[in-house]
Amino acid sequence: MNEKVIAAVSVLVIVVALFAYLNSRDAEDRLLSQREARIFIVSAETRETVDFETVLELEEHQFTATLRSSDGGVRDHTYTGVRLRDLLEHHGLDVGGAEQVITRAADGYAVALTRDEVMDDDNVYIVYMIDGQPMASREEGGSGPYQVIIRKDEFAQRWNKYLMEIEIR
Ligand SMILES: Nc1nc2c(c(=O)[nH]1)N[C@H]1C(S)=C(S)[C@@H](COP(=O)(O)O)O[C@H]1N2
Ligand SMILES: [Mo]
Repeated sequence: MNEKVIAAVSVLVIVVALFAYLNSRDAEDRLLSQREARIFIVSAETRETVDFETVLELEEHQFTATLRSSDGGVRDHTYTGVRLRDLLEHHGLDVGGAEQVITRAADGYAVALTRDEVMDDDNVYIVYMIDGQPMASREEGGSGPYQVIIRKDEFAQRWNKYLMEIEIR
């Protein structure tokens, strides 16, 4: 009996410690993404940390898109960024075999993209400038430092602000 109680308590302690650990790691990732402009790429095989210098090594694109804001406003903006696809390929990650790519934000928002959307030449971008200005973080009142923009999705619901993590699966 006593041993059973000890075993049960031990399991609980381990579970609580594990959750605390996972939680603190998540909080750390949120801070790194928001304050240091890091992006984490995760797949079954790897976990890579991307910094802004690496993003700047990729081919830069500029385009205009219409933002339909949740406040009802409709505004055109010029965005500057890189293709999500180029970032994954730069890290030697093959989207060809993936079922989907999930983008996650520092506020927990997640958006699932199909392989075809990601592989499209001119659709899914990670942008870091809006109208020629760096994108501010959430606490600075912006949508950055990175935002995912899906050009062929005219509604902005899937334009993931505060991008933190890209999961290939
Ligand atoms: N990270 C994150 N991205 C997000 C959202 C969000 O809550 N969190 N909201 C979505 C929705 S519903 C809209 S309409 C657009 C624009 O939202 P905004 O006008 O509040 O910036 O962002 C989308 N991307
Ligand atoms: Mo929205």
